[in-house]
Amino acid sequence: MITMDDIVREGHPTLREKAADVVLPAAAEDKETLTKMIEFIINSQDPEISSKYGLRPGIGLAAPQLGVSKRMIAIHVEDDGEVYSYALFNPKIVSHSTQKNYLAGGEGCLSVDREVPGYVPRYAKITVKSVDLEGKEVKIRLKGLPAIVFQHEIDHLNGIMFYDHINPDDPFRELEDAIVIE
Ligand code: UDB
Ligand code: ZN
Repeated sequence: MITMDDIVREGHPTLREKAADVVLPAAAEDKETLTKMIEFIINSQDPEISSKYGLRPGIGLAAPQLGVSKRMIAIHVEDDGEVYSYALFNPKIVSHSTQKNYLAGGEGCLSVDREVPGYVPRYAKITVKSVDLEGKEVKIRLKGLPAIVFQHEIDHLNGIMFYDHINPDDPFRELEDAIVIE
């Protein structure tokens, strides 16, 4: 199983690379990595497993965080009583709102062992096209926290860290017409 020791941290070059498309249909090795990624996220949210193995409770993970420069993401997050659980190859944002949103508490990252204060503006609504573990094409419409997690993970595939989006002059500058997520 994946543990925190497998997660590369800030400074690792893979986190700043543009990850390669996964060749589809996916090879067994890529399916295995992606399966382990979603298992890690679900495990990390289990209080017993997370305390036993010292996992940070995660809601998303991208393959570059394992030092694997391929376009794969795993997300498991609850919002409004709904569970958004996805293990995806080659995710792509095909449309988005002009309106933005952001987490009132800012963002963190499993690959960042420090607090970086500030608002991280994201698109409030996105539509993502991708391929799931079964090889099926999926089209997913998202808003709120799930939309933020998808954008954070897809950023990792492009070598972008959450703090790249923080206004360096005024990290907590109010964004016009943005939805604040508490
Ligand atoms: C996380 N979790 O998993 F708004 F119920 C973070 C960590 C780094 C703090 C573990 C998180 O933000 N949980 C959370 C947020 C809420 C409400 C709630 C739980 N990640 C995943 C990551 O680093 N992926 O690369 C960071 C998140 C910041 C915004 C989206 C992903
Ligand atoms: Zn991250």
